[in-house]
Amino acid sequence: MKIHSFDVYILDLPIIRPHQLAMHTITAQAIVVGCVRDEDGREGWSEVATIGGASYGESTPEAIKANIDAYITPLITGEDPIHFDRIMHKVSKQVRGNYFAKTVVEGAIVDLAARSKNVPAFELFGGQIHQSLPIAWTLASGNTDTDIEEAQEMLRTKRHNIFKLKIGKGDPFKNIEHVRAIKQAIGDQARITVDVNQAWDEDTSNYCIAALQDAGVSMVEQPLQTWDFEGMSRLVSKFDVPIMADEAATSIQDVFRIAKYRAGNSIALKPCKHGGLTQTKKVAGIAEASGLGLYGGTMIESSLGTAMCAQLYATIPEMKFGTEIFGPLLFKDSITTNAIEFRDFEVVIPDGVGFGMEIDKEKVKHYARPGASETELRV
Ligand code: MUC
Ligand code: MG
Repeated sequence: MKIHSFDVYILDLPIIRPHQLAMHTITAQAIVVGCVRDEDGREGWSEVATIGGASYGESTPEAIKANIDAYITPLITGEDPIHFDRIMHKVSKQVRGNYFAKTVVEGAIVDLAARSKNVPAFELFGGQIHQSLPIAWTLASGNTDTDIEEAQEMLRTKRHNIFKLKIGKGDPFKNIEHVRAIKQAIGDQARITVDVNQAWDEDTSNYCIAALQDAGVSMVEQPLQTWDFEGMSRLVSKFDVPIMADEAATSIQDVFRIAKYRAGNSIALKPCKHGGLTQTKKVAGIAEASGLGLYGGTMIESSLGTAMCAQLYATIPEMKFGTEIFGPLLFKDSITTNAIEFRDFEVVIPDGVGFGMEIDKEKVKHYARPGASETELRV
């Protein structure tokens, strides 16, 4: 079995309501979908999501596609998908960084490799430990009352009892009032965490984290900018509330430094940040060895990308903070014909062959950005 082609599509998928982060408000989510084909026409599919063009991180959808097409596809053509670690090692020698692009490529190859063996992808990563995992929802409508209504509905329907509040946009004092109001409204029925997405400096963080801790927040994610390892380290020593590194926790080397300098006492896993599924397992190993708490993060992938994360997270022994792979619930439509199940405050790990999802090619065609010709769109 040899890789014959790799096609990359950029899709803009509609979401059910605007999703407000410190640096960007998502109104349609840009995902990048990869399709690998072998010489017999068998396919593997993968997805990564991006947030806010270049405002969240360096990997824009356009750069992911351009760099795969120009630099990665020529390196993987003719290789046997089952040796996906060997393929990605070869890629990493020629292509620096580009973690999101590497994740799309590795993901599709893994899906194809697992399908060729007729097993779920998690069997290629040590097998399934968890059948389901706790699932947080992000309250990010931009309006306190709407967020409270949303939280109450999620509790009533037993969908989520962990809520992550997106703060960091606008006045930090107003951010605190927003968190207090939500915490007061839902009391002890749910765990509340916040994600600042790098919006504060250290002085602001000192003041605000004290107030958040006082308000009963159970975790504070990435208050400082990615480069500020020393500042994060000081926050960790100052506060009892766990401080999570997200945007800063990318390569295995960065995560090692976070562990060494305690620039966060927990980290958010996201295969796209680490450069793929194998790299994510390595990150999880560093965390396990150094006592960093783990969280199954998301970049708000749709069902396919969420299944990739879910299957990998299911192989990791301890997810101290649960997961937030709620992406499919925020989308108005899906690019797979089957759906991921969410019930009793948990996400059920898909266990079909490959990542367990069946691609809906008409939907891929429908949402692909204009510019992809019919011949390019071999879907
Ligand atoms: C992030 O920074 O964690 C995850 C959930 C959400 O609402 O935004 C993402 C990105
Ligand atoms: Mg985050």
